[in-house]
Amino acid sequence: MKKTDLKKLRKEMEKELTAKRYEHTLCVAYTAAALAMVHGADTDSAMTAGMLHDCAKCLSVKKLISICKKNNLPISEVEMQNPAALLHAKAGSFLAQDKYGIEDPDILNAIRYHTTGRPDMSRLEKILYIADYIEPGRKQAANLGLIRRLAFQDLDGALFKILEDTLSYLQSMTGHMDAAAQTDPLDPMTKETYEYYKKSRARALHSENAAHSL
Ligand code: DGI
Ligand code: FE
Ligand code: FE
Repeated sequence: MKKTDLKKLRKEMEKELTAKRYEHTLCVAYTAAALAMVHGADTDSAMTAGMLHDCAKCLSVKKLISICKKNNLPISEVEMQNPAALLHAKAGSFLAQDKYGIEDPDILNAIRYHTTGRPDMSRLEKILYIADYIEPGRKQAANLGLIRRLAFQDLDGALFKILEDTLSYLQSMTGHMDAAAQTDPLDPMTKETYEYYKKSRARALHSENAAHSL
């Protein structure tokens, strides 16, 4: 596997992003590396994924759409309704490969799915998804203290709590939208990911209970 030049990537991100987004990026990269240490994943991959995950976040909506269209990346209806939130991950994954030379499909998928998650995520995908949510600069989310502790003890537990909280946050947003804005901000992938992990947690609990009663 080709080794990434992290120093070079950092300089490129400093140029590409706003100061605030760059700060967030560094925080995600180091948080992802710390999670990789605890959970036995590759720290360089975690740093690379963290460094590049929002590489398309500061592009205009017009540019995001044109990157997707030019490169045959399909844009769903929901993505078209929320391009800034949903397309930066898809376009970012493309740029990570095309512009920044990343070849590792696990890193590219981690970037691709860092906003919505997806069913059956790899360890690196979970690490990036969680690091993006818990990095030290985040302040707002509910249960942040609990999720931060959990992330270093139980990766799947933290993942599920984030999925649950994100879904209820997004659903509460829909509730506040006025009737004129008849858009559903929820990407089906966000819901699918939540449902998948809800089932897999229920299965895990069931087999744990069965083992205890033996
Ligand atoms: O790019 P960041 O702000 O660092 O983080 P992100 O890529 O996870 O995007 C953040 C927002 O995306 C967060 O407020 C939750 C939101 N999000 C997750 N799933 C969906 C979503 N937003 C919409 N509109 N629809 C979704 O399904
Ligand atoms: Fe993002
Ligand atoms: Fe981010």
